[in-house]
Amino acid sequence: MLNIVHCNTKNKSLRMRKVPTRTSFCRYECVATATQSCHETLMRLCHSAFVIVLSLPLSAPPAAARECPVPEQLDFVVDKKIDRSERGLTQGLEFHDGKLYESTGRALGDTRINMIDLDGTVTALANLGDTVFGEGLTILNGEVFQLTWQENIVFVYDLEGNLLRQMPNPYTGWGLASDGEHLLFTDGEGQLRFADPKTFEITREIELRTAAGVSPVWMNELEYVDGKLYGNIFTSDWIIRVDPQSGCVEAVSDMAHLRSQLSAEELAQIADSPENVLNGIARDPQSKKFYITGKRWPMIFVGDFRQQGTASQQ
Ligand SMILES: [Ca+2]
Repeated sequence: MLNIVHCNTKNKSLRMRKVPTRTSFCRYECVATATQSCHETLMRLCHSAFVIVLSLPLSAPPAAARECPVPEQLDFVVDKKIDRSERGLTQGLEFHDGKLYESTGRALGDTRINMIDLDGTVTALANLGDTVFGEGLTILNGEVFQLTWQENIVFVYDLEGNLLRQMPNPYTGWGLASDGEHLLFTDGEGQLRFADPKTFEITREIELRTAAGVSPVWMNELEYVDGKLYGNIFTSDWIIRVDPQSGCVEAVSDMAHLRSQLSAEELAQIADSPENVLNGIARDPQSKKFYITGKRWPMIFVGDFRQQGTASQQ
C-alpha cells in the first residue's frame, strides 16, 4: 500500500502526523509548526510518491480503476517567457481577451485580482489585503470568480475588478476553472466538484483517479481546455490532465525542466520561500498557447504541451 505525505504548507503546518484515510492516498498530514528540514522532507516524499503512483505496474489494478488509461506523458515546449513587472503569489490564472487575470493569496503579499498584459505589466484590479486568502480564479459570462482558501467565500467581480457579489462555498477553496457552463473546483482532496455560477450550489461531484487506482490529491490551479482539465499537483513539478467526465488522469507532464531555463537571479527569487511552487496554468483559446507560472515566480512561460518524444517533429 502506498504511503504518501499530506503536507499542507499553506498554513505552514509542517509536523507529520499519521492520518487514517481511505479516499486519499495520503497517510500523513503536517500539523502545528516544525522545522524547515521537515518541510523539505515532506516535499521530497510528496513528489517521489506521486511519481510512484503514476508509474505503478498495471497488472492487477483495483476493479474500480480499470477504466482509466495509463497516463500519457507530455512535454512542455517553451516558446518564450514573459517577465513580470511585479510578482504575486499566484493562486489562479486565466487568459481573457488578450490579457491574463490572476488571483493572488495573502502569503507574502495581498489577496488581489491582477491583470497582466502580455508585456508583463501587472495591474491590480482589486486588493482585499490580508482579510482573506485568495485562491483559484476563472472567468465565465463576463464575471471573474475568485475562491478563498478557508473563508468559505467565492467573490464575483466584473472584468474591471469591481466586486459584484459573494457566494458561500462549503468546502476549502483550491483550484477553479469553468467548462463554459459550470464552475469546476477542487479542495485539495481527491474530488472534482461542479457548481452553479449563480449560487455556487454543488451540482455534481466526481472522484479523481489514476490507472493505478488511487485518487490524486492536491490538484491545485486548474485550466479547462477542449473538454479536459489541467491541474498543478501542489508542491510538485507535475501538471496532470484529467477527463472531467470520468475523473481519470489521462496525461502527466514533468515541468521541472522549466527551472533549467532560469537565470541565477530568477532561481534565487523563486528559492526565497518554500511557498514558491509551480502554480498557474492559463491558455489562450485563439493562439492555443499555454501560460505557465508559479507562486511569486518573476516570469510566465509561454508554450505548448506535446506528446512526449514528438517535440522535434512539430
Ligand atoms: Ca487557470
